[in-house]
Parts: sequence; structure tokens; C-alpha cells
Amino acid sequence: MIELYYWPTPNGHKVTIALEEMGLPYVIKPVNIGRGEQFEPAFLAISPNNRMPAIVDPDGPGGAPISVFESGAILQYLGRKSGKFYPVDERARVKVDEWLFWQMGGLGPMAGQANHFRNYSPTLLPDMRFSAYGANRYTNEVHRLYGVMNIELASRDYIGGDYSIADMISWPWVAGQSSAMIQMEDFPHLTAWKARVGARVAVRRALERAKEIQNIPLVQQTGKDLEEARKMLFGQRAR
Ligand SMILES: N[C@@H](CCC(=O)N[C@@H](CS)C(=O)NCC(=O)O)C(=O)O
Repeated sequence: MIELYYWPTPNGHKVTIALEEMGLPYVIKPVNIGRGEQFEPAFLAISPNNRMPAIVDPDGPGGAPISVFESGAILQYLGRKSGKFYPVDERARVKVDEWLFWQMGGLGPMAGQANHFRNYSPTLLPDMRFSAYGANRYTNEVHRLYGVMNIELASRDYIGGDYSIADMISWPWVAGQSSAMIQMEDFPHLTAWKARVGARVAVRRALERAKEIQNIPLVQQTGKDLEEARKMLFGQRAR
């Protein structure tokens, strides 16, 4: 069974959605990023960037185990392994790859920064003058990126072709907290896609799996623990 190193965030949801869609059996190994479990040596051995998600497939190429980190690489690996939602035809695959990398280099990081500047910087760094600039810059960029998706989705039901890992990778960054900062009425085609993908049985199942561990608190919500968790998550430099 594939081991999924996971915490219920948009980047984590991408992989549960893919595993559910592809019908690959998996077991969730929670990585409590608020408690620093991403820095444990056993986890760093499979994910040297101290970020989840990561997977270990005991039945990798040649029947030997393989580990994969970075959600884009994980989805491509699972698509190749299952032969599902990642076309083999080169022209169709290039389309999926374009949107996959677009998400990895654009939508995910920009929405992540927008969430950070909007939700955390005012409380973490009250004396910093630049947080409004950061919030504004990244929120605008998410708005621009949503607009790009909206145009793509005006003429098709899914991103870059048939339903694929390109949809799975972007959906959590449109369906979750990120869309709360955007006027979604500006993007009717994107809104329809969000509902279309969100209605899929496998996507519903993936979000149910998240609930299994959502009861584990990310951080203690008060006092020193919260302070420590935020310092660890938001003040990282090279180790
Ligand atoms: N590019 C990575 C990003 C993963 C990522 O940012 N994961 C966050 C949670 S959403 C994490 O593990 N954070 C732990 C930390 O900041 O130490 C991917 O797509 O897999």
C-alpha cells in the first residue's frame, strides 16, 4: 500500500484526490507541520525540502520501493503508475504538463503567499510596514491567475483537455481558503469548474479522508506553543 505523508492543506489534498481518483490503495501518515514533524530525520530522508506531501510506494519501478516528494512529481508518478488521468499521447501530455507546472510555479506559491500576508503578517510582525504591499501584490497575482484559468475554461470543461491531474493539482487552490479573498463572480467559468470538480465522488472521498486527521490540532491555539509553531513555520532559514 502506498504511504502518503500528509497534512490537510491544499498541497496535501492534491494527492488524496489523485489517489482516490486512480483507485490506488494508500495509508495516511500524518506529518504535523505545526509540531515540526517535517524536520524529523526519517521524513527528511524522503522529503529533503521539509515539506509534505511525499509518498513511499513499496512497489515502485522494478518492484523496489521508491519515494517521491513535490506534489507535481507525485501526481505525474501516480498518473504513470496507474495509467489514469495523465495521457500517454505526447500532444495531450504536453497540455497537461503545461498546466501542472503553471500551478506548481504560479497558482500554488502565489496563493500561498497571499494567504500568508493576509492572514499572518499583521499579527506576526505588527511593526512591519510592508505587509499591506505584500498582501496586495499576491492577491492581485492570484486574481490574474484565476483570470487565466477562467479564459481556459470558457471553451472546455477541464483544464488543458479531459479531466486530468492538471485539474486535481489546481482545484484545492481554488476551492479552499484562497477563493475567499477573490471576487469569484469575476470568474463564472472557473466557478462552474470548481463546482464540477468538487462534485466528483473521489474528490468528496479525499476531503472525507482529511477529516480523519483534522482533529489533530495544528498547533495549540494559545500561548507559547502557538508562538513557537509560528516561529518555526514562518521564520525558516537554511539549517
Ligand atoms: N512545492 C511543494 C510545497 C509543499 C508545501 O508547501 N507544504 C507545506 C504545507 S502546504 C509544508 O509542508 N510546510 C511545512 C513547513 O513550512 O515547514 C509541493 O507542492 O509539494
